[in-house]
Amino acid sequence: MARRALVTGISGQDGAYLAKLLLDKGYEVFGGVRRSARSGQDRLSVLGIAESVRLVDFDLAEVGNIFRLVRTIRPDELYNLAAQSFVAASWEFPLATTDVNAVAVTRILEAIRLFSPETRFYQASTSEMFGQVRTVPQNEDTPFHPRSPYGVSKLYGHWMTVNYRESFGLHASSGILFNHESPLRGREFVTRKISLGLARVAEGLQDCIILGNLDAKRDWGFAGDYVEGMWRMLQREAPSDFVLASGETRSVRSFVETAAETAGFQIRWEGSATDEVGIDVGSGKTIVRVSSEFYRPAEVDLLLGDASKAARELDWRSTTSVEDIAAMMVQADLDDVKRFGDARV
Ligand code: NAP
Ligand code: G4F
Repeated sequence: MARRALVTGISGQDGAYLAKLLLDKGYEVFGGVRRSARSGQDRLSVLGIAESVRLVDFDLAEVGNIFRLVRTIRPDELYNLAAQSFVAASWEFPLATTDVNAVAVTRILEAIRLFSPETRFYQASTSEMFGQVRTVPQNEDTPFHPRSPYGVSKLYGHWMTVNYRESFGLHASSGILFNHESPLRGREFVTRKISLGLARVAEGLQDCIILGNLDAKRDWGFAGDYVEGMWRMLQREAPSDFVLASGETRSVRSFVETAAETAGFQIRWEGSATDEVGIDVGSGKTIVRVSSEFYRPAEVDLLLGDASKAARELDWRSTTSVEDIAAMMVQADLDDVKRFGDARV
């Protein structure tokens, strides 16, 4: 009989890539989707798997719904990817973020404990928990100091996952994932904002992109690589926590420069802080501007992950360079913009 996996957040970037990976491995995949006015299956369609996943109504806020799903499906593996995942929005919605990112993890863990204790559980934890980093690079032993309601909420989910493993012997693992991107990345995140923005500038649909803190540094990998690491965590006999990261860090400014090359631009920077601009050397036009609107109340300045435990125990490595990720994203957006113009934006 095919193994059964329940993936929450299947309409998101990671949910789509993970569902594809699980289907390719022969799993029966149940995908949790919440009630919405618009269809959330665009990413599944892009990967050609919209018809292969069994969508089930799912909402992190609804304990009865979670209990019924886990009791009925009794999945072999449950991947909790659903979340309010946009850090910047977490200051505007700290309580809602706490409910879905923190408290809801306990709802799921309780459901597993009560109705399906053999289910293996994956929690989508994050490098945002390191926040104001104590050491460089960060690994599983680095102390946490989250800098946003998002980071705080995820830290609760992380520790509850650890606690249910230690208290009840659940096969519960927490993946502490550093930023991972793809052409399926949400448009509010900086890499996709840059790739789509540059594609639109190249096609004459907008004059420039307006960004926030260009100095922030992130450890960026490819989402397709990272879902493989999630799956490997649940194949281990003993559950544990793992950092997944590329081991390289780049500033937002550097990502702009790299992405710009695929869009046919070469950037020269002038000015500083909110007066800084990125000028295309070829045309002399300003195509990047900075606005304090996109600054955060508290910033995570530097993330750099050490994934050596994952390399050792999962034989997992990040294999896609940031240059390749940027090129892949810009090319996908150029293709899309050329084909659909403003229709898809
Ligand atoms: P994403 O694209 O923003 O997807 C988030 C998913 O959560 C969407 O499917 C969304 O559904 C769903 N969701 C939100 N609120 C929900 C609710 N109340 N009930 C049910 N579903 C809900 O995020 P992602 O980039 O794929 O990330 C996946 C997970 O990994 C998240 O937990 C994120 O915090 C974590 N993470 C991501 C990264 C990264 O770099 N991508 C790094 C570390 C950790 P709708 O489509 O209905 O909005
Ligand atoms: O792309 P971002 O919004 O991602 P952030 O905040 O690092 O969070 C992502 O990665 C986390 C893992 O570390 C996940 F847990 C989380 O769910 C999410 O996937 O911002 C990256 C950096 C920040 O320092 C931000 O201040 O880019 C900076 N930035 C500069 N200008 C901007 C912008 N970010 C956004 N979204 N938009 C801007 O205009």
